[in-house]
Amino acid sequence: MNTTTTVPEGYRTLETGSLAGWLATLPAVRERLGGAPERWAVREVGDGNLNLVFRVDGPEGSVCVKQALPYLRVAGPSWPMTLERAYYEQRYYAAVAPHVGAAIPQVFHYDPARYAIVMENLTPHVILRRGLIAGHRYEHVGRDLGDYVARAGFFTSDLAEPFERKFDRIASFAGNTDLVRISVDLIFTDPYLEHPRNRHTRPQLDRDVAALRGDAEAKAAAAELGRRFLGETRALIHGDLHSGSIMVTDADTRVIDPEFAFYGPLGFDLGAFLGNLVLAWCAQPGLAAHPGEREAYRDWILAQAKAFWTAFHDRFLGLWREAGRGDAWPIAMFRGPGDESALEAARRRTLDALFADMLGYAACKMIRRVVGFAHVADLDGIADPALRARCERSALAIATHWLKRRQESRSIDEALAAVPALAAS
Ligand code: SR1
Ligand code: MG
Repeated sequence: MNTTTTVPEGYRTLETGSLAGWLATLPAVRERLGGAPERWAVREVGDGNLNLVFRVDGPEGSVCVKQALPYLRVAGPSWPMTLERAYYEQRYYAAVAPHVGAAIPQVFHYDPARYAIVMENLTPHVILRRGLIAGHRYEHVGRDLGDYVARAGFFTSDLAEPFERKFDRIASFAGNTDLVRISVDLIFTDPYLEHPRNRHTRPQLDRDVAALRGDAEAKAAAAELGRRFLGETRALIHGDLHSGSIMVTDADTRVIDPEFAFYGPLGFDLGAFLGNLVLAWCAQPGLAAHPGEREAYRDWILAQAKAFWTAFHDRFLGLWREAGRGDAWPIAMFRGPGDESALEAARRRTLDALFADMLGYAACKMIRRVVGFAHVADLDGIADPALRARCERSALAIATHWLKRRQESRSIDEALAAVPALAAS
């Protein structure tokens, strides 16, 4: 874990009183906000684990300003953290923008001295996690996210482009090590051993957590997925695609917060979203106003999980068939009799492997949110510890099964149909 970080001379944390003065020097931003800077309303609205986030409203429009702090917001100065994460975030946005269109916010300006990104203020969007806690249905979110992960993953992979371009991008994200370190420690290591950063609902989950930490098969599965997290440079991944990194309205879905981006396994992004949907499913009995109130909503959550995988599968397969012009599986080799079926079989095998990866990484993401450092509001918001522990136990049961048996599910229907029984086990 990083214990020091160099803060360049000239870096200052942004403040509500002075932010407008800087933004007024940026012509495109000034025009978007309209009117005189003195009339702009500036509010700090960040509630994530890492950064400062400001919303600025002018007479004609609004912007969002995100600034990296030299430490983790959730921990304070005792946990220093590189400012460069802002650089990688805006680079990710630039890399995927040609492929995902308006599914990310528009970036107006990046300031390398302030480590600050000025971007579109997404309104009236809400953070998906909050919507799931409130029991709101966003009918397109699963489909939109599946489409997003397929496009971002396919077009930054060597299925779509020459390996030289991919290697250039691997190099340009390879310095994002402090953020990858957070994931290595908090997702793939700490939850499986005693660590002072960990916490869980005590004493209710003590035995469950001890069982997990004594389960050699589960630990080996997590370690193998962690090894591949570091070693599989398949595509540019978002790296933190949980439901707090997605903003929604009933009709629109946007992906935000890609500061953990690097070249890694595509299954990690798939698993992040699936795992957080299933965590939301597990939390519903604890969020319901009366028993049974959220049962239909739980079904809707699982339907979104199916829509997510189905959209990813169909889009990724379609893109590979139509735009597979990269150095991986060179299309020129497959123009003879019987070649198309061999290529199609390879595509199917690739998607089957991605499906198993998705289940495995979903499991890792669920486990870390129950027994590790950073939890999720879906579960932490359940005030009654006994009820919370029951919800968390169901998450651990589903996740442990997926971790160890991720190769065994033959379809998304089969995997999701087993969820209620696993939760009750
Ligand atoms: C120490 S930062 C904790 C978590 O917040 C981010 O959203 C990532 O998920 C990270 O693991
Ligand atoms: Mg984030």
